[in-house]
Amino acid sequence: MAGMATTTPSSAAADLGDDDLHDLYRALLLPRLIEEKMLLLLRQGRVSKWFSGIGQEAVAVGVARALQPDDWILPLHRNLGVWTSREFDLGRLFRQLFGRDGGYTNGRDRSFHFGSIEHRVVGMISHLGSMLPVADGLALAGQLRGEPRVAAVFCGDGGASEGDVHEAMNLAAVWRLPVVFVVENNQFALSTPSTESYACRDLADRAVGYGMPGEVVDGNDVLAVRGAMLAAAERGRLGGGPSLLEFKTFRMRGHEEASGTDYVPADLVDEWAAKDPVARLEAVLEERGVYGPDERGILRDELRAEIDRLVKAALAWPEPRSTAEDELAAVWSAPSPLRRSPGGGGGGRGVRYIDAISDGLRTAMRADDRVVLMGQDIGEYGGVFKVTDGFVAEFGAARVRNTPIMESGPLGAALGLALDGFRPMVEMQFGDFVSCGFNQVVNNLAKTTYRWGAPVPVVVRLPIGGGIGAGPFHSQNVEAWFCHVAGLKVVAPATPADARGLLLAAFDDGNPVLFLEHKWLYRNAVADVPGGHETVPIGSARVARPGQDATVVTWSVGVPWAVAAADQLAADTGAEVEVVDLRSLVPWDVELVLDSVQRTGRALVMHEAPRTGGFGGEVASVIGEAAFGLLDAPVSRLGGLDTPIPFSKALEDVVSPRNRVIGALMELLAY
Ligand SMILES: Cc1ncc(C[n+]2csc(CCOP(=O)(O)OP(=O)(O)O)c2C)c(N)n1
Repeated sequence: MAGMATTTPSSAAADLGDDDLHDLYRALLLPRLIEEKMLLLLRQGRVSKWFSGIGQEAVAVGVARALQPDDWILPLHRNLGVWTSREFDLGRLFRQLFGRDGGYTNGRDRSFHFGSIEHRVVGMISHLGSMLPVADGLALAGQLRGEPRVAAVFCGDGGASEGDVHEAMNLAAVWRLPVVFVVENNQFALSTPSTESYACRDLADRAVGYGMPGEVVDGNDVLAVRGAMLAAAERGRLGGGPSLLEFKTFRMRGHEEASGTDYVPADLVDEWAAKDPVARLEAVLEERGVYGPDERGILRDELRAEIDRLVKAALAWPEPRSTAEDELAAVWSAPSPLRRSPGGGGGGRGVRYIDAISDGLRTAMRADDRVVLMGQDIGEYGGVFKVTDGFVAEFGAARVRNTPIMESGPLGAALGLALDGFRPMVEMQFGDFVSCGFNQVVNNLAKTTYRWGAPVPVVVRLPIGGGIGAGPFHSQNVEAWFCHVAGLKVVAPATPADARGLLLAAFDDGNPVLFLEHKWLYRNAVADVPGGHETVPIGSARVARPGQDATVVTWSVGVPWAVAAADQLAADTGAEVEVVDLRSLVPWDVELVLDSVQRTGRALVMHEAPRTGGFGGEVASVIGEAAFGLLDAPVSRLGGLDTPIPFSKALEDVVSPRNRVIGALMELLAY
């Protein structure tokens, strides 16, 4: 094969004693025998789905065996050999694979979709490519602590086309992270041959474009895999940055067992059957004159008996049982407050909203060195809004990290950092650009805790909203994209004090928190701000203006709009409208809202985002359900028109609900 490393089995085995070789053989054989059992169970209808790695075991086993126990591994769906090599409890692993209680996810996710911090393994989510940025974060954690630790992350020839793969490789190269990108090229992605997946000769050729070494390796030779991996890991440990290893192998069975292999040329299967990795290692054993057929036969029998015993026991385990309360509780991790510095500093009189955010961030950074910031231009430049101005001078470039222009990369890296004990914050340059990192937020950050219990203390700051003449791609309110996703907390402060207090609360929360900071408020909201570690509890609303004739429920920039409208109305008509500032959208303060509505009997829910599908619909619906009998008028809603935000301020005035609040309130009061 072109460019393939030329290591022969015997020379690659030179550093291994007879016992090491025997261990390696056992490690290679175990996943093969487990898979043979799985295929049997599949035929018996006792397993619903199986992605076979038969014939590819040398990649998973060779990679895992070359690494140190505290190196991270992020395997894929065919990499059973990683789990067996890291010595997961096989009984529990089978319970996981059979979807039983007592597995690693207790039925909350399937197959290898889980991780174990203890084993230094972070399993996949279904979305291919998504774990590569996570590996960057795990590698960065070691780098920040000065520990020589590597992260090895798997990717297929098909998945290698995903955008996350590019972002992760580029980020790792720019930051010289000790990541080994393991491309397991089995030549098919479902039915798509690799010739239709990429146009370069070898995927390893891409490495040069990222500025990292790349190598093509015989993926059916476990000794060659191990040798290449040892070298790449050593390079990473010594500060040489990432590597891309492309292991050429072949998928001997269907994509998954139900889908067949009609599209795979038979001669290719025969060609690769002759290169079977288990048989090849047996040839090396023969060459050495150790562990002959009889001993190998005994080993096989022993392993098969153990597998049969554990499978039988796992199948006898019950299905998972739970309650609504337990499932809801499993979505969230316990609070995990940052360390406190004495006094905490900060606060002041007449503070701008934007400075309050800076102040909160600085307080968190000073108190706890696990807080690490990532974002575009946030370093020396201080961020486009200057929130991190002066931070590099105080905290250093390692903790205030400029990223290349990417969103998914640092959002995924934040998950990796969080899994390894850091408290990352990612700044979106504009909230709108989170669309380029959507998958990392809604699938990786949001679902990890529920799936396998790991806490994900990540804060994402998103400058949102209009009113600054910034047009369709720099003005959006993105809350509705995320409030629908279980596992994300969403806050949207309206005042400087709440901005600082909610930001500190977000860091303490121990869960992913999206912090929506409004750009119009940055320099227009000015007020006194408490200092120290004063937090505003996530999930608590406040009455921004008291009144008894109607309630406006709103948040963010809607609060000053509603207060101004209420003041005007009071002056014009004498009606007193109460303004409730939600502050937090997930979770939101149903109790305070209902208390207000029960007193006033009328409710208007208002937000800057377009009305259709807006979060106001949720709030209005809950009010309607809970307080119908107490209302003097139907709950009404006011939002932006269902258009993108236009560039022209004159047009934005047409679209924005800002100038329609008084009219909506008068209608509500007149009902
Ligand atoms: C983002 C995304 N798109 C599509 C899929 C559906 N899918 C699952 S596996 C697969 C083929 C993957 O091929 P490859 O990356 O080469 O790995 P292999 O299955 O061959 O080991 C596809 C298309 C997915 N899981 N994720």
